[in-house]
Amino acid sequence: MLRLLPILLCIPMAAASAAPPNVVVIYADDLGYGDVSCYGAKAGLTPNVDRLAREGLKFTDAHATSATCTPSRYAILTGEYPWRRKGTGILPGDAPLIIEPGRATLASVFKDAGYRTAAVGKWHLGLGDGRLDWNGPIKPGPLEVGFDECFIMAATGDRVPCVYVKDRAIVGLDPADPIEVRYDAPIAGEPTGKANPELLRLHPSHGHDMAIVDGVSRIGHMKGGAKARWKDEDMADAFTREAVEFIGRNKGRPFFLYLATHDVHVPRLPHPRYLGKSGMGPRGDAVVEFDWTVGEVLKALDEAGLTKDTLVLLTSDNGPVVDDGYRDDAVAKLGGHRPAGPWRGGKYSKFEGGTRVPFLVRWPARVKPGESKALVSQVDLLASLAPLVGPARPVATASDSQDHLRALMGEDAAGRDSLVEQGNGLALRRGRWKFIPASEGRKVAPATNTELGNDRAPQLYDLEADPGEARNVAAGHPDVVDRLRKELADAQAPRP
Ligand code: NG6
Ligand code: CA
Repeated sequence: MLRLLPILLCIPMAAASAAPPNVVVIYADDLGYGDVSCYGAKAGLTPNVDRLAREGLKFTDAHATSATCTPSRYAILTGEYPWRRKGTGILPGDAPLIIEPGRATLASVFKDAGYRTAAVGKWHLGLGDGRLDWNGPIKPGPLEVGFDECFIMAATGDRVPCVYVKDRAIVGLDPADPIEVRYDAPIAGEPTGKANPELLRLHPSHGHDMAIVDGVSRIGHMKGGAKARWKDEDMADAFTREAVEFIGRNKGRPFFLYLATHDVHVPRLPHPRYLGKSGMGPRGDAVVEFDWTVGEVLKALDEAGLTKDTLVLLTSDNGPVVDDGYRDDAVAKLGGHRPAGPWRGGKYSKFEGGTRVPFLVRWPARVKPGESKALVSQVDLLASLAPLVGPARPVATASDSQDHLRALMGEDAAGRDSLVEQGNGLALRRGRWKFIPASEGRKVAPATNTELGNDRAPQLYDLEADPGEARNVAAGHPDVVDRLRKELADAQAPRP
């Protein structure tokens, strides 16, 4: 007995007592670190996100793997850095599925443990195998990579097809009005934003001049499916309803819900009940709408009596952007709001604003409310959450996913030793240092006005002394630059 004691003492008490939780991942789109009140936006903008922060653990150095959507989503689901694979950049809406059917994912880990799993909202990881007929069964898709059910849009709000897909079929499609989708050429007879600007209610500022759906021109071309087309203003309601119903249907069994909102991506057309609520135009109103979705999910958990035993994780797929291609007043109405908070850059950028995002973990049964400076990444969720539902079995294909469950639970203050960040190129974090290799390319993206992080000279920032990456100290620390350059090269080397 005495000999057993030290072993027993090693088991953290809370961990030993908390049963495997339900898991809800709320994945915002383009929501910046500074877009929510609990991370520095004006008070009262996001009461429901703030509730999560108050009742959970707020991370201040948590990251999407990438500064755009598809690669970050690939990583959060597969546990592999996206830049290891070709074809993981921003996908068109008719791209084939980029996760191999049957591959282990964050969802399949829970499904294999007997959880009911669902994907609701934005997918943007491709559908079909390259010969997809949108009027027939849509597969492979989420159901082939670990989800029992799904209610999704294929890509983004600004890309065709502008319809919802439930499991393997377009919702509300009339067979007499089949849908055609193409990205290589216009469809004869269909108006476009470029040719017919008089038909638009929201005009592009760059790109977005192809198919017109509901008075908004998009990327790509589509024809038909008139009754199945979404209404942008109703999209948050649709995804929220599906998420809340999923929770209600499954309250008697363990579940995993991946809720990927369209907010606050373009086109920003929140429901009219949010118009003017933020005082920052449609972008801020979309933040308010996102917060409403969060509130509805929290309410559904409260009403089902599941709050204590559900792990809710809220984060974003990449940093913020203000003008992302529509004339929606976002720049003019920004005022003093800083979407990226204290970080430099934003969406598309190698600076911290590209990947450092809000990240909240609430699980009352185990996680004590507070704040954590641990370096954590979404790529680690697979290896970190898998031990909650079974003996840790390393997933070979999740090769970049490290088990940082203790950091996520607030039991380890450090997290990762290092992290590769992907903007328009790669950068490396280690300890206090941030290294960006020398790169050609524009310093500022002309359309979005984002500082991309490119410079012909290598950049080194001391994030402890200079969190805003304002002073390049590479010249003073050639040894550190060499070490980090080598480490970044090693990280990219092909592995057995
Ligand atoms: C860009 C789009 C931008 C947005 C982005 C993807 C243009 C000019 N810009 O190409 O509006 O859709 O792709 O965003 O078309 S993401 O969050 O899904 O990565
Ligand atoms: Ca995004």
